Amino acid sequence: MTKKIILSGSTVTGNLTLGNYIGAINNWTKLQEEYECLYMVADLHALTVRQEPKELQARILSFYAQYIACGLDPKKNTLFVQSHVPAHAELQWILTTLTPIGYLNRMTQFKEKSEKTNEILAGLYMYPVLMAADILLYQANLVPVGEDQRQHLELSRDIVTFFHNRYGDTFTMPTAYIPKMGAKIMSLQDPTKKMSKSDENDKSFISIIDPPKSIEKKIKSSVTDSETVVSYDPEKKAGLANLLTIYSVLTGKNIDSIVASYQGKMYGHVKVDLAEIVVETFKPVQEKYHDLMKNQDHLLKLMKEGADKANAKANQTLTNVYKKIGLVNL
Ligand code: ATP
Ligand code: LTN
Repeated sequence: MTKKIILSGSTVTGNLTLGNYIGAINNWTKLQEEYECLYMVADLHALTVRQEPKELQARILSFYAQYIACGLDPKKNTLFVQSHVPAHAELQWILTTLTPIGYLNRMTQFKEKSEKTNEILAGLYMYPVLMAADILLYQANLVPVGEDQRQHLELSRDIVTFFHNRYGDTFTMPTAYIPKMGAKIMSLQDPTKKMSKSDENDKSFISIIDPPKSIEKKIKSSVTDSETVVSYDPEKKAGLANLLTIYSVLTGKNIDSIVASYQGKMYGHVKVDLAEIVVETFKPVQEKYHDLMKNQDHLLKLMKEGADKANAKANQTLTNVYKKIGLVNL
């Protein structure tokens, strides 16, 4: 039986966070045995906000190493960088000609991000269409993402329908694959907002390559309410609930048993233990990351192999799309 196809990616901004790890990468590593997986470093998406060219270049390499350090095996998966596959930008253009702007106007992530800046770029607006191209090029069945991406996935599905209505069946209809627990890890400084790697307050997120001391500091200074009894109440005690969720996902223990083990203790005890759990989780990841970063030629070689595999697949779809819409393939 042919394996189902999985595609996902993360935008190259900042460094991967604990939120990305729990909501995305950690799940990706579990899927690599069962499915045909393609994981992408989304560098073209990063251009939707202003980037310093030298920093962006260094970050693309670092992200690629972070993927492998988190357990994604370049032999089992196709690990590639988005800009190494020109078909992404090419298919995106075709798809923009089928996407009503009313659909883009509804995207909540665009609204949120554009409220924070007075330079609203067309690329940020088109971002979900590029994401649809990423997915459709590989005929992906499943797209593992965090809750924040659900709406973008719905748009990809709408775009498939628009295309099929006009030109006939061409793409696989993708489905979002969203983990039940930990689909949304919240900011350590404002538990009403999701943890985001591009947050300007670096105390609000833990990056997977943060030194242990910094991880401890960030968790200890995370914002919680002024009560003391440890209980799980996402509405009234959002900060603590977020810490308990992280605790539960990283240890595999259920939240009730964690809460029970802290009866008679204070929030501070939860924080100290959680800091140790996070540090231990990232210890092997950090060791592997620093090793990989020592040999950049090797990383570039892996990137090239990933790009070759991805290009072969993507070009097949693009050629078919060109034929379907009436362009001339040479
Ligand atoms: P940015 O701050 O640049 O928007 P981000 O931290 O939101 O970045 P993305 O690159 O947008 O991260 O997302 C990569 C993957 O991680 C996506 O699947 C996304 O759903 C998931 N993800 C991002 N933030 C969280 C979070 N706080 N909790 C759970 N999953 C998350
Ligand atoms: N927009 C996504 C990153 C991303 C992605 C994709 C995820 C870009 N292309 C394709 C899944 C499939 C985000 O998480 N911000």
